[in-house]
Amino acid sequence: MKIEHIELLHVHIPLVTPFRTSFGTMTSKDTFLLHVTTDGAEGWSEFAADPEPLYCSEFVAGAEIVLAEHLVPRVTALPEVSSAALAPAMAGVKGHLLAKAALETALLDAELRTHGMPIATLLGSVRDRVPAGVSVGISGSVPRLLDEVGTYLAEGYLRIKLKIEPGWDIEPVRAVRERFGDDLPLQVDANTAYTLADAEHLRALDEFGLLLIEQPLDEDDMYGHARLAERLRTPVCLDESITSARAAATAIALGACRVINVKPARVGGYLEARRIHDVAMAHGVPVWCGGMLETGVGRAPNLALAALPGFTLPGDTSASSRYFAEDITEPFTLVDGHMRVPTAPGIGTDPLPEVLRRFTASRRTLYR
Ligand code: OSB
Ligand code: MG
Repeated sequence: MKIEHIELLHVHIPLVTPFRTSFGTMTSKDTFLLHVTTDGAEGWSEFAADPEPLYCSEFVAGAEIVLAEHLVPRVTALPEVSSAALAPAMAGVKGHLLAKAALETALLDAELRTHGMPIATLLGSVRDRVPAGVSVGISGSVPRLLDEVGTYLAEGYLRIKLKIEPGWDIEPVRAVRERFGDDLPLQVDANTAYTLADAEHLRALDEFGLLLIEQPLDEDDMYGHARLAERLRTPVCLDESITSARAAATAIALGACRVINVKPARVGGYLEARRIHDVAMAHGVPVWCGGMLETGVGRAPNLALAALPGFTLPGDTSASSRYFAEDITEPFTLVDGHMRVPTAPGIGTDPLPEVLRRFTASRRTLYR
């Protein structure tokens, strides 16, 4: 594969409602897409992080610099470009896994389209649809939360994830359990908002039969999660801490988690995400596919990953309408609580040119 052109497109897409987590509030999706042209086909990807480094250390402006000045030059210098050669070529650049994931995914998309192969086939997907969960932001008002959860359940979502933080944890979980019953698949996500000193407080969640508590402690606190896990009946799930297959192996060996949220962007791309799935499955640790408020460009390949056999819990693989009144691709929709796995070659979708034009704030050529 020969790379002919790489373009970065800044996009700004309004959210249907603000999305609040323990690390901040989002009202629009502001990121960039990568569009690559090769001698075989074109490819697309989406940078998953935000303008501010609040969920992870990477952010839009930083990723643009890393791509333009460090990653694209290394990749375009390769005598022969293939998706498998990209991670080794980029390995000299420390960190920046989300930026690396964006470049790898766009080139993987082009490679797969060249061969007419869907990413679901490459990864080893075994289902043509996946059960959908939904992530519910911090509303600050229990009646509003119950309305919101009720709306999602009426739409058909099969599991609910509540964002929590100190001051918004036990009470909203109790209210949702009381209103919607003990059979509702329910979990919580703290996005690192607690410390080990909160262990006794978090034990109060044990009575609610949650599927899991996601990332209660700091990203780099594997030891703390192992200690916390000993004190909770609720299974600990890691998100931010799992940056590689090696990190997953370490977390499992330490007893720091019993479940893993796999986000391809956070781990450097779909190839590493697949390896995390394999490591977890070998240990009998269930995984599920997380999200980053992706447009259809990021949502499509996530659905393919979520169809692998080890993805035994519903993911944050919600419909386009969860976040966007208008998506940048054909919208992904919920049918009987499930999302269809794309079957077209590559990531399985394309930005709609007219919509893309309206949502694009600026473009920059990174290579020609
Ligand atoms: O921690 O899973 C997270 C969104 C942005 C950044 C981090 C997270 C989230 C979500 C929503 O919980 C996932 C989604 O619906 O795309
Ligand atoms: Mg999370």
